[in-house]
Amino acid sequence: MDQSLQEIYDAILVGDETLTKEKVKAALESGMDASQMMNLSMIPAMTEVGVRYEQGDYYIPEMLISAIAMQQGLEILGPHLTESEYSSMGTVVIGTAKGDLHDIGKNLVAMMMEGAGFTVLDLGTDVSAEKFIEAVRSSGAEVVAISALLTTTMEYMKVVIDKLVETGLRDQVKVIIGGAPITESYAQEIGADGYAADASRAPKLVNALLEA
Ligand code: B12
Repeated sequence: MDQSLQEIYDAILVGDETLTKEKVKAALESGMDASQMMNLSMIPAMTEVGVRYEQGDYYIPEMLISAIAMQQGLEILGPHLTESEYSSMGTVVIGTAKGDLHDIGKNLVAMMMEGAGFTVLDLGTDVSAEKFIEAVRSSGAEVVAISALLTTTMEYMKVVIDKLVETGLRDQVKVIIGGAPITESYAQEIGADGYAADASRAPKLVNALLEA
């Protein structure tokens, strides 16, 4: 791994937010590509955090400080990540499913959508079906994006979709889902319109769905 990528990776892994910010800034200044930084260093660092947690080497506090370092790094990286290659407009209501507090991936999706020219209404984490419905009604959104990182909360995505059907809003919106445990077949199973494995593919997916 390139040395500056390695330094960012290490800083996130040990959860040093000051160092992470410093290293991200320095890499940007040296001309390093933002999406490379994210894909080759920052996301792999969070994956390693997950592995260490699974093996019992890391506990929740370590996971949390790494997540904070990651968020701080992303804040600096965000404006550089977004591309405006796809210029279709619309409103996206996004949130993490009820019971779930993971928001790094969701925030990345929000950033990419904003960068692609969409208006993004971010409802945060632990979002109930009612809150999604209310936001769709008040914003007239064309897209609902739901994130879930836990196998227990991914099931709630279906609750949101059922609620959209129940309230007569289902035909008005495209529903896309994502998060580590989500698969294409799960998306089909619960009646979502689309799934993307990573945030950078979300704008393209949404544009394709809205054009169809
Ligand atoms: C950081 C972290 C935390 C932090 C979260 C901080 C935060 N602000 O987000 C804290 C410490 C709070 C935490 C808590 C818990 N966590 Co946690 N956490 C993680 C960890 C290490 C990294 C997640 C992450 O940010 N990844 C980086 C981002 C960029 O990836 P991502 O979210 O997958 O997003 C990408 C794609 O999935 C996609 N995407 C994401 N959302 C969406 C949405 C749409 C619409 C689209 C299109 C795409 C998309 O785009 C992103 C990339 O471009 C994972 C391990 C892992 N491998 O995932 C465990 C992990 C998810 N956690 C886990 C667990 C068990 C927990 C706890 C239950 C622990 C506990 N006993 O309390 C709690 C649950 C709290 C809750 N109610 O939510 C388990 C889940 C196991 C399971 N099968 O359900 C994991 C897998 C760890 C493990 N290996 O056991 N966690």
